[in-house]
Amino acid sequence: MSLSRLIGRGVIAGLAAGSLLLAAQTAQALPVTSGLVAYWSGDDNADDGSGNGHHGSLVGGAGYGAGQFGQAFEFTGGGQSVTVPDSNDFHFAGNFTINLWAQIHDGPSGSVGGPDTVFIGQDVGSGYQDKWVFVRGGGKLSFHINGPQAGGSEFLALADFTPGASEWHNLTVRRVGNDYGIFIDGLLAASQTSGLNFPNVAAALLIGHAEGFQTDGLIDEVAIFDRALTSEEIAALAQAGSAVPEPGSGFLLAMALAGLLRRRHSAVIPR
Ligand SMILES: [Ca+2]
Ligand SMILES: [Ca+2]
Repeated sequence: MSLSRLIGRGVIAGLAAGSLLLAAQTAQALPVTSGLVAYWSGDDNADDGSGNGHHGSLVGGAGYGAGQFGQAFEFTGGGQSVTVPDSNDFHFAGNFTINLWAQIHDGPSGSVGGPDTVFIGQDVGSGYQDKWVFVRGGGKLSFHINGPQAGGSEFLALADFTPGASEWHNLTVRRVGNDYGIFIDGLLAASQTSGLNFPNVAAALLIGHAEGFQTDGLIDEVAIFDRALTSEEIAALAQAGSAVPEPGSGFLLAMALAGLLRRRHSAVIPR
């Protein structure tokens, strides 16, 4: 076998390895799936990947941008959201976990009660009305529960969060009994006990928007679980991005080498 063919085989093997690497990276985006009730990858669609049919639609000009994994939902203002029809899967009467990746492009600004960023929630309107929503305001993450069904209004588990504009972070809200915890990049940042009832909100679930409060940034890989994930599972979700290398230099080098070899091959060896 000629040297060029041997090199060619090596390149093909390298390309195969690169493809496997990409496949592994996709699979690693959500390393925990037990109890998954809804999952939006944001990979150029708003479909629910959990199998439960909670498909969403983009509203107000929301789009897609480069995500932590593949594409993400991108919001630039003006009432943009991903809207998902209401479901009892979003009435968290018991334990639950919400996990997502976010890259926030503005702030911090606003206040705890007047957030600059809305990750996900359901609300029927402003003021004392049924709602739950995961937000950032005044530089603090919090999980807000409000309205007649809840029997009060609280911003739970305030956690400092002032990332740089190009940074991706893994954010989690977890309920265990009456204890609500917020995790940043897999680590518990704040927790708080609440006596409020969890409201069954009669409204669409929105990603990126609530009550006129608007996200400027990207939200990716939004996952809802109907159980309390362990701290180890939450850490695994947060480490998903670093567990597998970027589709990186090896793959791109193999691509470049393949192109070079193809050109050399056709130029030097007559067919
Ligand atoms: Ca994605
Ligand atoms: Ca509902």
